Amino acid sequence: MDFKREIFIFVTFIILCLDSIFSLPEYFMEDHCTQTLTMNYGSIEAVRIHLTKSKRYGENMGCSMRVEAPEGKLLIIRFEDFDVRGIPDLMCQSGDFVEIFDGSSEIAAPILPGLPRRLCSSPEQKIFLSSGRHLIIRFISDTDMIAGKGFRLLITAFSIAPCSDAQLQCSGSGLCLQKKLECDGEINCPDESDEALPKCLSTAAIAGIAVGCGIVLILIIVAIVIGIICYQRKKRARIIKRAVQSRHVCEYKTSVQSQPTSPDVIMRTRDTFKEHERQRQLEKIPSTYWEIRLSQVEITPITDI
Ligand SMILES: [Ca+2]
Ligand SMILES: [Ca+2]
Repeated sequence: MDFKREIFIFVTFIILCLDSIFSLPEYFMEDHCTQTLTMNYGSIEAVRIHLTKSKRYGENMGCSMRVEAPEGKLLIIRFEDFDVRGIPDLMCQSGDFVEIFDGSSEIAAPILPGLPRRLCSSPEQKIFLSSGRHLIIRFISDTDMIAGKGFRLLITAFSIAPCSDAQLQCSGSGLCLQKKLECDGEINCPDESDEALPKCLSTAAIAGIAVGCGIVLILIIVAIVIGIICYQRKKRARIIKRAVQSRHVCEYKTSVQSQPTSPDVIMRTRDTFKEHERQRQLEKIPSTYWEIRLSQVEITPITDI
C-alpha cells in the first residue's frame, strides 16, 4: 500500500515537473513587429508578451503586433507590469505610449472604453476583454533617452458559457478557459478563480516543486557524467590488459624460436598445439585466448631443457 502511495507521489512530481517545463509561451514584441501571433487549438491558449529583452526600451521605437485567438474565442488582456515614460497630463500626446486596438487593424476602436486612447502610465484597470478574436498592440517611443522597462501582458483566450468538458469556468463570470490553464501558476481568469486555494498549490509550493525539479535534473546529469567516466576508465583498463597479454604471446613465440630445436621439444610443442586447437574448436573459444594460455603453459617445460 505504501509502495503504491510512493509511486503516486513520484508520478505526481514528474507531472508537475513536466507541467512547469511546458509553461506559457513567452514573446518579446520587439522581435515580432508587424507579425501576427496566432493561438492554435491544442496548444496552450495563453501567451505572455514582453516589450523588450533589454532593461530599458530604446528611443524612436515603433512596433505593432497582432494577436489572434482560436476561431470563435475572445481575448483577456492582463497588464502584469507597466513602466512606460509618457506624459499623462497631456493625454499621452507627448513621450512614449502604448495603444491596444480592439480589432485586426489600427483603425479599430481602443480597448479601453472610457479611458484615454493612449496609455503612458500604469492603468488603474489591469484587465480588459476584447470583443472579437483579434487585437493589436502598438508601442511608440519618442527620440529622447527617457525610457522605462516597457510592459508585460498576459493574454488568454476564452469563450462564453456554457463551457465544454475541456474547459474550466471562471467562477465569478461566464468565461470559459482551456482546462490546462487551471492551477498552472498563471492568473488567467479575471477573478483569479483558476488559481484559487485550496484546489491549487500555493505559489510557495510551486516554487518548491520547481527547485526540486532543478535538483533532480542536476542529480541526473551528475549520474550520467559519472557513468561516462567509469565506462571510459573500464574501457581503457581492458585495452591495457589486452596489450599486456599480447606482449606475453610475443615473448613466448620469441622464446620458442630461440630454444634449441631438439626433436623431443618440437614433438611436445606440436602435440600441445593440436590438443589446444582441438579443445578450442570443441568449445568455440577464440584462438587468441588459447595462444595466451599456451604461452603460460609452455614456457616452463621449454626453459627446463
Ligand atoms: Ca522616451
Ligand atoms: Ca491559470
